[in-house]
Amino acid sequence: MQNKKQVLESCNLTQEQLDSHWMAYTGNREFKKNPRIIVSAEGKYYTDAEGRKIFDGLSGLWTCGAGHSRPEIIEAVSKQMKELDYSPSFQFGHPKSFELAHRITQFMPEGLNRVLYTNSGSDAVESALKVARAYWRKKGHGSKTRLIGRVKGYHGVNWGGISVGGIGANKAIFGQMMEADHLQHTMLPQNRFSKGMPEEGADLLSELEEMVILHDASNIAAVIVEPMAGSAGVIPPPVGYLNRLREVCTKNNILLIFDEVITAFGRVGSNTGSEEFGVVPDIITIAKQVTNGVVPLGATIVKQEIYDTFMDAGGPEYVLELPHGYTYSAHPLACAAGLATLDILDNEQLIPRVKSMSPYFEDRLHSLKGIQYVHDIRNYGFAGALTIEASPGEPLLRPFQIAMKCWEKGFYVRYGGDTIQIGLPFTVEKEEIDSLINALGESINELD
Ligand code: PXG
Ligand code: PLP
Repeated sequence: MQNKKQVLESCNLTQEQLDSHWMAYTGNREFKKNPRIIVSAEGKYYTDAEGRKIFDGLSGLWTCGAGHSRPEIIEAVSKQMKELDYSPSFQFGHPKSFELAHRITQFMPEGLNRVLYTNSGSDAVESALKVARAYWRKKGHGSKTRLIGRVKGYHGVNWGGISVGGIGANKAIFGQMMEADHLQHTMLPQNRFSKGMPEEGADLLSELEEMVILHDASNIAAVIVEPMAGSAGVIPPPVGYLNRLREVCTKNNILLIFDEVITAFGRVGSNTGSEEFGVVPDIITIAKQVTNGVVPLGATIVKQEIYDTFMDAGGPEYVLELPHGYTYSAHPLACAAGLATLDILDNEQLIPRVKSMSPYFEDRLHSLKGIQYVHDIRNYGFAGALTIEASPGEPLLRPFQIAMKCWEKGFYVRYGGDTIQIGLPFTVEKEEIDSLINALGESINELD
């Protein structure tokens, strides 16, 4: 491995430039001592500043399932840039936003057919929470404001998202949140090393029924969960859990929001987690894979009755029905990237490919059972994670060390909390899965 000076020289960067960037979700002090700089990407591989090829074991940040530098997307975005680089997102439209909205609804469960664009997953969550509250007001139920999330849930980094979110480290230093309750997570000890959906956990939803008794349904706006928790380390839903959740929400007139920022567009082997797990929510949030990561775009997709409620209660037609939106909502470049991405997913049948190859991945990933420090293994579709036993006094150290060893061996995997996470590119070959799992196993074995 090159030293830092060589890395900076090969990228034409100065120390001052390196220091200027306060990097997102990064140990900045460590990084700036050991910069890991990616200079290009093609297909399933990155090239780093040393010219090494590195396998993309997380598809970017769960974003680039179709692989990097796809000519179809590059061409679509370039063409769009020449034709219409920006158009105002309020009060005016451009053709591709409508085309993409319709295309997105073709990937959504039936009935979720109105698309509110955002710039990211975090924005999509904020939009969903705001729509949920405003919806009940429009219907004359203004007291329905309480939001319920789940422990270990990740819903982005904005205020609403961290309030309903359930990863303590993302909340701890920010003080008072919005009011929110949290269901228990489903990572039960008896579910350790489950393949796919674990057996135990649907019963946990009696807790939601108790919350309804405690607060009364007239005070609860929505429940938000990831159908399969991603960031906390790939936690597939227990058998029957989401069905039961849907039942309790329906019975009590509570909106159900699925945050599908990771699970939509193929990651779990279907168009959505909703489709894969057979449960339809009222609102779905998406981002990431919809543009293959090329241009930021998210969306909040609602069932038609929600949209119609706003329209019907909208007053004069020239008055806006929802005072909400972003400068870059429906950005033309993002829409062009989205249309090209969804065409690739369809034309190359990448989503069925995830489904058909996921048993192989499952088998290989679970071959790591029994290696030192591997406390749990979970998987679904092309998502997988290990929980790593904490070293004394340093709960987060081992995952970091494992990920760095993988990087040195030419494999990018994600470390987060006490987990290592894998999100395979949809075009991965069996040999690449083998190499990745071998490198991961070796990296864990090399730990002290
Ligand atoms: N909801 C869910 C379910 C997510 O997974 C967000 C919202 C926020 O999206 P934005 O676009 O604002 O980041 C996410 C994002 C990881 C990882 O390695 C996961 C996310 C982001 C970065 C890393 O697990 N999830
Ligand atoms: N802050 C200021 C001062 C603004 O004018 C705007 C948008 O006009 C925003 C924040 C919000 O930015 P965005 O629409 O990109 O989320």
